[in-house]
Amino acid sequence: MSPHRIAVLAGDGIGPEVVEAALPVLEAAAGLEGVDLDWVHFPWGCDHWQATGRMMPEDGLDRLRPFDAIFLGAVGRPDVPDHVSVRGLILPIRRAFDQYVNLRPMELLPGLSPVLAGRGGAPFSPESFRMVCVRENSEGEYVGLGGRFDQGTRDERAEQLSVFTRRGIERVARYAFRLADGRPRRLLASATKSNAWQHAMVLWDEVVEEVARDFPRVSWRPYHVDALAARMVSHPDSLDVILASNLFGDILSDLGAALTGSLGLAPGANLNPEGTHPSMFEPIHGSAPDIAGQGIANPIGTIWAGALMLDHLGAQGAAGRVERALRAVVADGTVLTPELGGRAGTMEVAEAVRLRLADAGGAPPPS
Ligand code: GGG
Repeated sequence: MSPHRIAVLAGDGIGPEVVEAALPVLEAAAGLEGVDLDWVHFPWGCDHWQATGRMMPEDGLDRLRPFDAIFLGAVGRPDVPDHVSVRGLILPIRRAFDQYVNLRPMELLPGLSPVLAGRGGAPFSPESFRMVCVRENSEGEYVGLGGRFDQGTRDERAEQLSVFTRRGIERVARYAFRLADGRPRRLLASATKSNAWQHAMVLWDEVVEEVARDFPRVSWRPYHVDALAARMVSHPDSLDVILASNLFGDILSDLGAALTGSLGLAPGANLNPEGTHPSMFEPIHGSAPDIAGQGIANPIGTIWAGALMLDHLGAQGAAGRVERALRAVVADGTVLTPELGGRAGTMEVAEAVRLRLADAGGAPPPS
């Protein structure tokens, strides 16, 4: 079988560190299952921006197009404006390749002490904290329309427009309901703010309600996003699939990851569900300049993102091995990075996962 061709964008900060650690794990898992991966590295990011004024070359999207998937580390550097890095690389890729679903699992992995354990009686356990965020990833608050006016004057103002379309909401809602329908609890929460945002979020609510009619087995309800954030802390056991707009999903999934112990644990998949364009896989964390270069970044989110990629590429055996192996390492608790109370470095954690792969065969874990 011909190899899966994967474009690697390691990016900035801890991005190259976690990607360097993750690739041998994915390569080894694929090898155990007879799957060939062909990695092609692109040195795009803030260095490229400094040298050329662009985060990626003008023909960057055309160069990525033929790949089967894109594997991303992180982008951003303190001396480069934040909007340059995200708007110059991540958002154009999501948009050009119609990656309209951003899937972000939020699970408390067995072995970890949850951040809020024992406070307020919330049921924090791996059984009760098991959610997945389905974030709209192609429009909404991140369309980038607007401008700065009368800059530098007392009348200065900024306008940031959001655009929500019936088609955009419907397709991501349908994805989320289908996902919920296939999960044991068949629960879906839709994040809204229609009490304050009377145009976009009222359309959001209406379309979600229409889509819900096609999924009578899924029990669902809308929550105002602020109440939903509170519920993730106070009653995580009442939540399963969370459907959210681009901005709301970005925030809620960071909250979910933080509650499970570390942003470094959480994976993300930017999916073009129809498979007409490459999908992109990344940890949800950013470039973490405060710890970059120290070799202590947690590689688990990146390795897990790689498992999502293998699954998407049809290599379920390899994906299952990676996921089981990383769960085993976390459960064992002796090889963890410092933010989880451990003393291990990035490469040590990844190596511990790699060493578990051989014993991690079998059916893929339930999604
Ligand atoms: N892991 C990719 C990364 O650098 N993420 C940082 C970030 O701010 N992403 C914005 C987004 O996911 O919309």
